[in-house]
Amino acid sequence: MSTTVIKNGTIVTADLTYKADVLIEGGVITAIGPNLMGETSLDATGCYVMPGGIDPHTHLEMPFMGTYSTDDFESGTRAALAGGTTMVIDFALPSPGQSLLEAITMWDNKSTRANCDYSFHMAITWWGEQVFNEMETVVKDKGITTFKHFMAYKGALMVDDDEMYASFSRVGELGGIAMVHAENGDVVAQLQQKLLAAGNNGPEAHAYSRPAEVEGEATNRAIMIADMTGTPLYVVHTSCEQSHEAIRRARQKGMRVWGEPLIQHLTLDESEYAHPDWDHAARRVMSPPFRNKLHQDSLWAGLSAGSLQVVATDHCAFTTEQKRYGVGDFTKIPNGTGGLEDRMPMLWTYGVGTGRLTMNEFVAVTSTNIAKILNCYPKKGAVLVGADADLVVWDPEKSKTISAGTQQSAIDYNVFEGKHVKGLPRFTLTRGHVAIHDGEVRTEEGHGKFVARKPVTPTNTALSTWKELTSPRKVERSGIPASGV
Ligand code: DUC
Ligand code: ZN
Ligand code: ZN
Repeated sequence: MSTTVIKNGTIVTADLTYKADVLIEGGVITAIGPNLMGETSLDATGCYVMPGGIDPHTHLEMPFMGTYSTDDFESGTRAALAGGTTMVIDFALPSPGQSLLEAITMWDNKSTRANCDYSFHMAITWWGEQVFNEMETVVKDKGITTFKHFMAYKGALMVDDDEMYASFSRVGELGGIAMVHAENGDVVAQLQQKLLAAGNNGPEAHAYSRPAEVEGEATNRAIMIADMTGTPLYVVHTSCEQSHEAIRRARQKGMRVWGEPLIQHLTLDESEYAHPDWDHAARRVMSPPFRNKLHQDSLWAGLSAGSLQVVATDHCAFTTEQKRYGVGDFTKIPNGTGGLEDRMPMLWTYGVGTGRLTMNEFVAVTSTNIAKILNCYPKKGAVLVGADADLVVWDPEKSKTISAGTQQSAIDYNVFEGKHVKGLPRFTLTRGHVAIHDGEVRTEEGHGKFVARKPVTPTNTALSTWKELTSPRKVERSGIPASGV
């Protein structure tokens, strides 16, 4: 078996920074220490050797709003590697009424072209006995332990509270984690109709229809339901203080609740929707929408304080042509933005580069924390002997200006266009294969493998008084009044 050594770098993990070489054999790390030798040598002088990024929130080739997101598992994972991300977790999405297992087969087929490792979350888009039964197979046989619920997209993907309560209960029983897209879909639908009726049909109305309050309300509701069912909860794309505050409070009381800001929400704000060019604004339509600076400050503070744990992208990329489905009606603009290639350089530049995050915090929120939450650590998210050699050799001096003209994503624009980033991969390795070599893309289509995960079992037992009522005692009474008046 051939060996590769990464020489002269400084290893940065979620808790340590130290100088050492890294030896790789058969796709895994086999030694870490001084003066290691291998058949191939990668020079990391002046660089940081970190666990490759893990993006736990992507939608590659996703059927959505009458079309499919344009980046598929090939272009999406190529973009990921170019930016230092070595694993993505996508959502297997059954259409309402469809078998969960059938949806997984569809996602298995799409993902055969992946350039890096990947895993799946399962979306619960409808409820019934079949879903209840299949969930066990999904966890035990398919290695998928995380179940996403859309509290928005009324009439399409949204689940109601009764469905959410039933599903969260089942997830808890199976030792899994419930996930939520937290926006009150009923209120959003009302606001959309109001805005359209008043003649507000441009992309700016998208943001008005999804204020922070609808996200805060849904986050609080999901937390309470998760608490009643004893189910750990992961809140995707936490974008505002209201949602962050609910997560913070629940965690402080001892609940297992995690929050995931996106790099887009951290670095782009609501003024993007006021841009005079319709295309510019529509290209940035995503849900939840971009927020103001106060919300952004709250998210940054949460990352350094630990009340928010993961930075993701919700990568769901549509072309300008696809965005134009919504000309004259903002509710028809496909929701989604890209970010896979830019997450790590943007977070490094605006986080580490500004002093908001330490390098170790950067590793924690881009890789290690989510590997632990999803129970694939230390295979992923670690620089340790025995871990997969999913690594990024990070050059803090390398810089570029982000441009659609040079990106790997298959769409025709980039929401970060013109942003100058300092800190980029010199090499990105996926299980030892050097996929990015000093700016040159050497990805191997189909190299990526599915990562099965096991359930973690512990449930939330911290907060709820409801547990006392789950085995209700019937009160025996001697005097029962006659019914009726
Ligand atoms: N939000 C988006 O903007 N796109 C995909 C799905 C989602 O929740
Ligand atoms: Zn979502
Ligand atoms: Zn999403």
